[in-house]
Amino acid sequence: MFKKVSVIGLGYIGLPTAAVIASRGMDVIGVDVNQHAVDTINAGNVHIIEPDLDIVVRSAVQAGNLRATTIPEKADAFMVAVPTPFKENYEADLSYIESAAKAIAPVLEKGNLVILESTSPVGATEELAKWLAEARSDLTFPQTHGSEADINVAHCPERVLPGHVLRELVENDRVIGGMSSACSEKAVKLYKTFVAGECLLTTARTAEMAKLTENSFRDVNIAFANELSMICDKLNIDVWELIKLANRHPRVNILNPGPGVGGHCIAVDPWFIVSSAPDTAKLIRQAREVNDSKPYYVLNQILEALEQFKKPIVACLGIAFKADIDDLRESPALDITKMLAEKNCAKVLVVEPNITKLPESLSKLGVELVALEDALAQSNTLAVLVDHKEFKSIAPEQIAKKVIVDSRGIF
Ligand code: SAJ
Repeated sequence: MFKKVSVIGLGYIGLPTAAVIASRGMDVIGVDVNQHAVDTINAGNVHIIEPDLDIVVRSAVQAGNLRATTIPEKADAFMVAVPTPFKENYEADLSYIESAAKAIAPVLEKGNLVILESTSPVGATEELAKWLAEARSDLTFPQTHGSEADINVAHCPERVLPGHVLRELVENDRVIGGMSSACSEKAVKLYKTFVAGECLLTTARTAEMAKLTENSFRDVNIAFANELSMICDKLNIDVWELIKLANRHPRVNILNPGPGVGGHCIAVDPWFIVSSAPDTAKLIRQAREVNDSKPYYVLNQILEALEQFKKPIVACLGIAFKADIDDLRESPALDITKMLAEKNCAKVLVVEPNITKLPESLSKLGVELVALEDALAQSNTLAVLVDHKEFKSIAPEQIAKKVIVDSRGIF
């Protein structure tokens, strides 16, 4: 039924999805506005970092099942995986979805399936269908023709964890929200070609809200942990021991405090709920504010620690947005390091085992990327900002004489 699948947007979600579907033997056309990404993929390489993605992409391209282009072509199914950032007022910016809709509309044919994978505010799938209908008055769409429509439209939010994308793409259950029952059924047929997890059917709006709910749940839980960490500092209690003890209750499961919440999902998606229901989503907004304030709290802890030295030298352990990845985007650890360097009150060293070069925003401030041993030899203060595995194996005697601000609780 699906001989040819087109994936619109070849980023962190679209490219792995395209490659996995191609690896199942289907003909996949990846579409991206970025010519460099298109050329890179067609050469069998990848422009983003994700374990094993390079191998899957190369073999799919070499087998002739995956091809990238900047211009959409006809296909049986279209999967839209473009960014949905927020605007200054925290409202979702649907302009990438709108551009994708306008780009594929001219090549749509009766019987096609269009899936929105991008994490989106409630109502975005209906908007997508509206943009398609506006461009193609010769075709019918589910908002007016339900299951009888020429074109089927569904939302199936991505749920993969960066660093584990290839496994989770296949193993995770999928929430599939069709704009009609025919849309849902058709979408399930597509996902069943590569998903081993269960496909759970619902409406498009519920599927949109489900994805936002998953990430907000995590954000609220982390905010609770972050708030506890600040309360415990005041009360002179070890928050890590506290959470470990509380989590021994059979119905308590508190996540870990940290330097703030980074990445491109958990720190963004809750705002889509808040902007849909600003007067009601009080807890969700408060959680965002708690997590967004945590980097400043950690920065102040470091500045206070540095005051006791005539020649303060601080080693920031980790600048990635979470453990054991090299992704620095939306990283609270990177923000803290940058704010610290801007204060110009100490020599700032960075240990980040997953990168070979510092971003310019740090190097231009005189921050140095050093090996862990050098950092331990040179610094008098350690700021633990990411719980990378390399830091967890530091021996107690190596840090016995240091002043430590441990935002991740690894020591
Ligand atoms: N963090 C903490 N404490 C914790 C857990 C995480 O401070 O106990 C921080 C991390 O250090 C990081 C941030 O939260 O800065 C987010 O990390 P994460 O590992 O919780 O999540 P992401 O952003 O990498 O991926 C999430 C996942 N969502 C859920 O687990 C509900 C993933 O499944 C989604 O597909 C992804 O968002 C997405 O694309 O939406």
